[in-house]
Amino acid sequence: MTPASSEGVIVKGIGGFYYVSVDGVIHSCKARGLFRKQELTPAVGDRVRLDIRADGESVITEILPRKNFFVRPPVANIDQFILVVALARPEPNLLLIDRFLVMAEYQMTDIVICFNKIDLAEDSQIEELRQIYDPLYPTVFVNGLSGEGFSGLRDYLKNHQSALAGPSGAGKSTLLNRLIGRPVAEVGKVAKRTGRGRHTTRHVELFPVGSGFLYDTPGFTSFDILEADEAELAVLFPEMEALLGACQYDNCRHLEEPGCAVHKAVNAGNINASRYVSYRQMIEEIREKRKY
Ligand SMILES: Nc1nc2c(ncn2[C@@H]2O[C@H](COP(=O)(O)OP(=O)(O)O)[C@@H](O)[C@H]2O)c(=O)[nH]1
Ligand SMILES: [Mg+2]
Ligand SMILES: [Zn+2]
Repeated sequence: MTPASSEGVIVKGIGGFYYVSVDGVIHSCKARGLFRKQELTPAVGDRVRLDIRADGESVITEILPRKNFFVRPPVANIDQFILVVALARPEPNLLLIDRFLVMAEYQMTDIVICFNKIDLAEDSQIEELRQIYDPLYPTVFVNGLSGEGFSGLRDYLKNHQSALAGPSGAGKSTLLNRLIGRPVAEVGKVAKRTGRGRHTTRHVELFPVGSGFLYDTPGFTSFDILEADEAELAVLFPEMEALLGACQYDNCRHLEEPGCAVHKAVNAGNINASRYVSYRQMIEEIREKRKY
């Protein structure tokens, strides 16, 4: 009997074995030697072709082209980031939020902003954040402890391979556990967690959530370097991208140049001032980095 060739997604990899989900059924597979020669290691999130064998020794025969790949943790094909931001403890930092958004834009993923800890927020604070981010990205407001707002969040997970990102203490592990339905991630204490994250070598897994998948990554708490260059940065701000080509100078960086459409939009209140402050800060960082 010839093995049936199917397509699936790698949800877990342990000790040379890969677990591939084909329409919800998990097949344990080996990878063909071929990949090693190509220096291509199958990763969680990879869409693959496999020969399903009745004896349980199914074989991955091909890794389909990746949309993206992340080194730490090593996962492929994140097509949506859920940026988790606490409304308090820790206080939201707009520059940090914008930095995450720019990084996700750079990876060309879909983006949802999930504001967590609504139990700790004032209405006025929620209103302020809505004014900045509602016109730009889908936003949801949730309580990770009670589950309030989760049906909206689950809607966004449909048909996506999503990963949670956001600062330490924002509630990523809490959300992950609630979405997956059991404690897969350790919930930490806000105060104790400093930047020096523990590098436990826990494996990464992709869990089915509704009709989508969720990576149980310990969370992208930061993206190490912004690789975008100065000219690219405005494209990663959707409200600025919309104005591309409208400035007097083709190479306008939207700083002090005359005839700048972005400047005009900021002054007219059509681009939020805080977003523009973040943009300028990031331009400075990119210029600073280039010096070395
Ligand atoms: N008050 C409140 N606390 C929350 C909420 N969600 C998470 N927490 C707490 O925030 C702290 C950090 O949560 P954790 O999930 O470890 O955040 P992570 O670092 O992003 O993974 C924990 O003490 C959680 O119990 C929430 O909606 N409201
Ligand atoms: Mg965590
Ligand atoms: Zn300009």
